[in-house]
Amino acid sequence: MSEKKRDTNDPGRNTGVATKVRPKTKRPSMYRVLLLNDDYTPMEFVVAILQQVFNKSSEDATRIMLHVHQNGVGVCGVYTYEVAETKVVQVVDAARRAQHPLQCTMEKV
Ligand code: TYC
Repeated sequence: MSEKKRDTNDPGRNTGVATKVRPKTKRPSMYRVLLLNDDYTPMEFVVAILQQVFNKSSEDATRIMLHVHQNGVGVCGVYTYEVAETKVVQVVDAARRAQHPLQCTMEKV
């Protein structure tokens, strides 16, 4: 066992240069989707949105809606950019179609 250990990416030369391949993966940035309070959108509409767009249970949806109602803003979920963007559009579209002023935005975590 006198043979030097070989660098798997430098077969047989052992130049001492670090050549190990490390696939350069980056974790995606995450974005909070925020729901904003207003005085006009019905509570039931907000709860339905939270269930349909954000896959919340009835209990979680109600809790988030009440949090937004009492605090002015609340987090619906944290997603990658494209998913967050899609959910914001779904909320704003549904609100506009129902003629409610409900607003939804996203921010980088
Ligand atoms: N404040 C609204 C009401 O009293 C309810 C509401 C909750 C509206 C959350 C928007 O994001 C919202 N009818």
